[in-house]
Amino acid sequence: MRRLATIVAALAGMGAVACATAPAASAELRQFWVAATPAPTWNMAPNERDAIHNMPLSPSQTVFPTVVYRRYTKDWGHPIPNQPTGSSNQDLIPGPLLRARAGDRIYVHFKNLDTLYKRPHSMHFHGVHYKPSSDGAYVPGISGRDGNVKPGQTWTYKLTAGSDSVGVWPYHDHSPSMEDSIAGGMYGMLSILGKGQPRPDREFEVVFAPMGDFQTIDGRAFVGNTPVFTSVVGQTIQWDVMAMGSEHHTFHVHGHRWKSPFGTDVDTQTVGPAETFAIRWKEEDPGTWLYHCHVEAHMMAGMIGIYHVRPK
Ligand SMILES: [Cu+2]
Repeated sequence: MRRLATIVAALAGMGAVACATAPAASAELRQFWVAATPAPTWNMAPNERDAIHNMPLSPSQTVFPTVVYRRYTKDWGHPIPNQPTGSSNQDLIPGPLLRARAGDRIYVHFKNLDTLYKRPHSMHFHGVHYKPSSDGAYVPGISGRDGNVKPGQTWTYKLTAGSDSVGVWPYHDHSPSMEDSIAGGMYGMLSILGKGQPRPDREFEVVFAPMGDFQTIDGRAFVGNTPVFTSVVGQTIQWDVMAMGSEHHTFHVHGHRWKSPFGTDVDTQTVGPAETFAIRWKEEDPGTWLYHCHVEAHMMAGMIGIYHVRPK
C-alpha cells in the first residue's frame, strides 16, 4: 500500500512538473469576430481589362452580387481589414486570415448578416481540434445550429490548435448554401505557427478559385486586378496557397525556388481543392515578378498576378 502511495505521489509530482513546464502555459485564447456580409457589387476585374489577351471587359461580365466573410472588432463593433497589414492590396476575398499558435484555443464568433440573399451560412475549419458542435457542416437531420446559422443569428466555433495543426488550413461555408457561397468567395485560411516558430515579415494569401467565367486569385482576375504582393530584400516571406472549387492548380513564382514537401527544389507546386501549403524564403531577388497558376487555360482566364520585391 505504502509503495502504491509513493508511486502515486511520484506521479503527482511528475504531473506538477509537467504542468509547470508545459508549453500550454503560454497558450492563448485567440478570439475573432467574423460576419457573413453582402458585397453587392463585387468586381472580378475592376480595371475592366483582360490583360492577357489585351481586350476590354464590361461590368456585365465582371460584376456580381455576393456574400463574403468579413472581420470585425470585438462583438462585431466595426469591420476591419481581412488581410494582415502590408501583405496585400486586396480585401474581403478571402475571408480574415485567422492566426494562432500550436496550443492556442481559438474562438471564432460568427454572425450571419446576409441581407442580400438571406441564406443560412456557417464556418467549417480544417486542421484544428473541435467538438461536433463546432464542426459547422450541415447534414440534414444530424447537424445542429453550427452548420445552419440563419440570417441574424450567431454561433461561436470553439477550436484548439494542436501540434498537428501547424501550417495553413482552409475554412469555408459548409451550410445548406455551401455551393453558392463558395462560388461567391466564402472561404479563408487559418495560419498556425509552431511553438517558438517566428512569424514571417510578410504573409501572402493566394486562393485559386473559379468565379463566373473567370479563374481568379482572391476573387480577382488578370494582372491589374489580382493581388499585388510586396516585400523588401532581406525579409522572410510566406506564401499561403489554397485551392477551392473542383479543379487543380499549379502555383508558380517567377525567379524563385523553394523546397517541395519531398525536399527537392521546385518553382511550381500543385494544389487541389481544399488543399493548402505554406512556403517560405528569405527574399534576395529584387524586381517585379509574376506569380500564377501554370494550368495554361487558368492563366489565360485570369489566374496571374504581380509580386514586387524592393531593394534594401
Ligand atoms: Cu489553375
